[in-house]
Order: sequence, then structure tokens, then C-alpha cells
Amino acid sequence: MPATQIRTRRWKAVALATSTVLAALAIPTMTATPAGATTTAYDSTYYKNAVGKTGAGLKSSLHTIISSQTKISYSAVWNALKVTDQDPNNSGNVILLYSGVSRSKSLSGGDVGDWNREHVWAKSHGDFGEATGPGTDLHHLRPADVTVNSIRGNLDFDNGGSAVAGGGGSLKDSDSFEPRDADKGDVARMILYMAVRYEGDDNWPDLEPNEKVNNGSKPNIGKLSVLKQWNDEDPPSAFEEKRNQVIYDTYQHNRNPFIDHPEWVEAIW
Ligand SMILES: [Ca+2]
Ligand SMILES: [Ca+2]
Repeated sequence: MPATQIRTRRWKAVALATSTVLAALAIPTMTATPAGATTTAYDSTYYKNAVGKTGAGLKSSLHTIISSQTKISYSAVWNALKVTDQDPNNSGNVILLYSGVSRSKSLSGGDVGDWNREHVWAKSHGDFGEATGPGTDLHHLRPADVTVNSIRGNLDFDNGGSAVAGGGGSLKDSDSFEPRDADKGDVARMILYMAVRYEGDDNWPDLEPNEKVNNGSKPNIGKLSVLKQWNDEDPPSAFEEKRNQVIYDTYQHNRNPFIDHPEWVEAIW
């Protein structure tokens, strides 16, 4: 065996031993690991009836918990997004989903170069429109560039395709859209929030993820296996956590459980 290979192996062995020790030391202060078990300040209060459950029982408990909420009108969404999605480095701007662009709050509207209200769970998938309900639920509404929003349209989510102009690395093909890496987990957690929040018991369709694309007007969005992968690859960021908190504190008074507990995605699906 060449000397270089032996040296590499020895280095790896030392590095592994060191990282194992560091990981063991770090565990007591860790608050979040990608899709690993997490604890939050809400476990003994907001989530107390859900903690410890899995599968359908967990989904049902979370549905009950998050269905207690205040609802806002579609016109009120404009100003809410200026707060929930404010650029942490520029209070005059919002950060746009899919592109990651920071753009002036004042450029809200429908013209090229403006930002508008993107429904991550596309309105046509269940045809819930813009009436107060799923169509105005801030947990899946994000500011997006008008042109990029139009390109995403009502496509299901999947990997692959060609680059979207101005899309920050997002891809699309004929039947699906892939957000840029930094937004993949956000999209997954928003879709799965909608699936738990809307179960068909309040005059709105039962929204559910599935393994398909081309879902069209059915109340489904795919692909679940890809969304689960994205949840793992892109864990909740400080921006996403703050957004969840602002929606809870100021607007809807309900939370996205998958931002607080990304491991609950695997526990349910
Ligand atoms: Ca992210
Ligand atoms: Ca559902």
C-alpha cells in the first residue's frame, strides 16, 4: 500500500475519534440537529398533547393543535409578508422565495420586477382560491418575484429540470419545480404543514402530499419522498424560525410543527 494511502487512513481514524469525542461533549447544549429529535420551549405547553406520539396519532393531535388559529384576509397578507419575510439586513426589503433576492417592500404588485404573494401549496390543487382560509394561510404564503412565481405556476415539486431565469438556482421541467437549495426544506415544511392543517373537516379540501406529479386540480402535491429528502437536506434556518414565531405571536397564533420539530415529518410519513 502506498505511504500516502496509509497516512490518509490514519488521519481519518484520528479525525473520527476526535469528532466522536466532540459530538459527545456537544450533545448537552445542542438544540437542533437536522431532522433529529429536538426539544422546544413549546413542548410542555403548545405541543403537550402531541409529544411522544407517532403516525396518525401524531398527525391528528397536531391537526387539533394548529387548527386553533386567527385568520387574515387576502388583502392583509401583503402587509403581513412585509413583516414575516423582512430582510434581516435591510428593514426596507423582503427576501423572495425561490430566488433569494432582497427586494424593496414597496415593489409589491403584479408587474415584472415586482414581488407578489406566492401560494406554495398552489391554489389550484384543491381549488381553495383566495377566500380567507388555506388561500390566506401565512404558513405557506411567501413573497416571490412575479416572473418566477408565474414560472412555478401550479407545478408539483420534484428534482430536476433546467435553470429558471432569475430563480437563484431553481430548476423546472414540464411537470415539476425544484427550488434553490436554501428553500428546499422551507417548501417541504410548508407543504406538510398544509397537509396536517387541512383535513377536510372545515369546509376546505383535505390537502395531502403524494408520490405524483401532474396532480392538476386534485388536492394533492408531490412528491412526498422528495419533500422528505429536502426536509433533511435543508434544516430550519433562523429566518424560517423567526417567521414561524412572528406568525404565531402577531397574526395567526398557530405554529408550523415541522419547523419546531423537523423529525415529525418522518414520524408521520
Ligand atoms: Ca432553508
Ligand atoms: Ca390533510
